[in-house]
Amino acid sequence: MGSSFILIPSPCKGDTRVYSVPKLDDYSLPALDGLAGDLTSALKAESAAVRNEQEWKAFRDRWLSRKSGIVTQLNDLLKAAPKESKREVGQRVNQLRALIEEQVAAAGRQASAPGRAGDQLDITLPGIRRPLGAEHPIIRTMNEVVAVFKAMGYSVAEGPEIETDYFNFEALNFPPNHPARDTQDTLFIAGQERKPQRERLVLRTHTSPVQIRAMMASPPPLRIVCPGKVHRRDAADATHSPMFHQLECLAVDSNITFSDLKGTLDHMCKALFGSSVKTRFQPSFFPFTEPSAEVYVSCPFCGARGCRICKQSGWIELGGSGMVHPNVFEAVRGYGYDPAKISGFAFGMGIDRMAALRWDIHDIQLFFEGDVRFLEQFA
Ligand code: FA5
Repeated sequence: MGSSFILIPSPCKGDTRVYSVPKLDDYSLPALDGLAGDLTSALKAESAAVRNEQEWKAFRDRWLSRKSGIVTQLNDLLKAAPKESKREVGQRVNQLRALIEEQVAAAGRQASAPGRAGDQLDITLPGIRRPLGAEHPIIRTMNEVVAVFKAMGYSVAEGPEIETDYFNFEALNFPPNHPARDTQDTLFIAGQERKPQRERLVLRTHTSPVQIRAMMASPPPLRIVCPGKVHRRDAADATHSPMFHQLECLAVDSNITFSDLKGTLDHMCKALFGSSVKTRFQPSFFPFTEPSAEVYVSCPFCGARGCRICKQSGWIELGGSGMVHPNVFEAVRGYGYDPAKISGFAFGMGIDRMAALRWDIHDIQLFFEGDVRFLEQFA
């Protein structure tokens, strides 16, 4: 194959070696490869040299024009190819045409990018305005709660949102078929009937499985908080969402008592809602804590006198709590958690409802609709 460069005069740059598709006598694979290689280097070099719209148009026409563009020359090459080589040549021509179109489009985007005027950056053009973002109110609330716990020496732990039945339920003392499972309407991942139940995957219904994972990762003493997304098959309304957020807290040591739990939650409520709020504990049931209690904070809006937000009760529910059940420690005994030697408290609260309270938002759905007009108010 001869050289694929021929000398032709160029109107603006004087004599330049400009690429054109050579006529071939030899249609062997090495000859076709050579042609493709030469064409590609010429294409890239010319594309890189394009600096503005005008040059790009000339570049585009040289390669794509129907009349005598390089693509037309490639088509002529295909027409001239002997029958037995048509397939090979056709394939190359298609590939090269796609490459040419891609390079021409890329050079076009480059040439029309703002600020490209000739070789220079035009600093008189207006800049690109990037709207300021803001933390989502849910994340902001989570960070505020986490900061309160960090100041008390807690670390942050995280776990997966797709969890096994074992971590979400069994290790937390919900035996298979236990009715307490029904209180957390579960979304199951489909098609796992053949797996043993404890290995089946669910969308975690609470952040409590992170308790187990954290205990498996570090021996006692342990003080962690775990913020995260959870999912339940709950219909959406002003206070429920099928995806919501919880923050879990777990403290384990050799002598943790219910007073530690009360003191910690009281401190958290005062740090978040102001020093005048009170906390209240009402007996409850969770399989993984014993005793268990619902935690309430006195309504920070009406000073517990009764208002629309606390539904005239004076109290607002924050979440569930209790002393870690010995069966939970039993599940992680092999990791240094002997229920005879240690004790702990845990609680978990809904962040979405807390964020709604904090900003007097009447419907938690607003958090998830992505309406910029709503979100901008938190910037
Ligand atoms: C639990 O999920 C327990 N894991 C909490 C816990 C942790 C108890 C550690 C003891 C020890 P419960 O199902 O009550 O508990 O949910 C806790 C909070 O999540 C509720 O108080 C509520 O604020 C919030 N919540 C529950 N369902 C929804 C929902 N569909 N939408 C928004 N928030 C919800």
